[in-house]
Amino acid sequence: MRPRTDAAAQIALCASAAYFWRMTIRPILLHPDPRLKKVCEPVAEVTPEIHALAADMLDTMYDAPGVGLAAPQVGVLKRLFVMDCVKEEGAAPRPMVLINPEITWTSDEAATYEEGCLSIPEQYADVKRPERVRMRWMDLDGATQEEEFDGLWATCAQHELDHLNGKLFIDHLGPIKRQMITRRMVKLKRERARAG
Ligand code: K2U
Ligand code: ZN
Repeated sequence: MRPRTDAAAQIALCASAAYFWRMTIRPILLHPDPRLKKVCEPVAEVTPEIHALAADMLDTMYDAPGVGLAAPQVGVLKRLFVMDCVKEEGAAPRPMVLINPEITWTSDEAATYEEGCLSIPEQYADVKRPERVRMRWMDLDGATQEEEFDGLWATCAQHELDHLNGKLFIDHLGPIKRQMITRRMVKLKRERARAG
């Protein structure tokens, strides 16, 4: 094989770098979808595929835009989610990847937040959850992390963990409101399917 010229080597290097740095937005499943009701499987090993999935989930979350996204929402029934609840203008983002997350403590105090969901677009309802939670998870380096969350971080982390257990925020509502939102989503999906 002829040795590559410097220019050709540079082009190949840029192409491979672009491959690793490309943005990949994955489609987000919409409720009702049976995959959103499944209990997800633990991640056995942090492989390059899990790294790529986490990167795609962060790209997809920021593009939505959202402050969290769980793997089942992009059709991968594994126990990992991403979140970045930094809302202050000009503050540095804090993208987090939580693999096999568990709640280790919840506060007695509760907080109510008007929740939405990227899998249930334009539908919002008040959900009451523990105000603060401690979570333990594995990070992308395979290291165990533990942290206490409050505010939007606590709400989001609990919302995403629900997704890993096949639970949506509407499952915290009464049956009438849940059915009303589900009927709206069935209509929306039918209209989107017609529009193609
Ligand atoms: O899981 C998802 O669908 C992502 C949600 C996470 C979330 C829901 C309710 C409360 C906090 C987080 C999306 O980020 S929904 C869009 C959103 C954006 C800002 C604040 C709240 C919700
Ligand atoms: Zn959601």
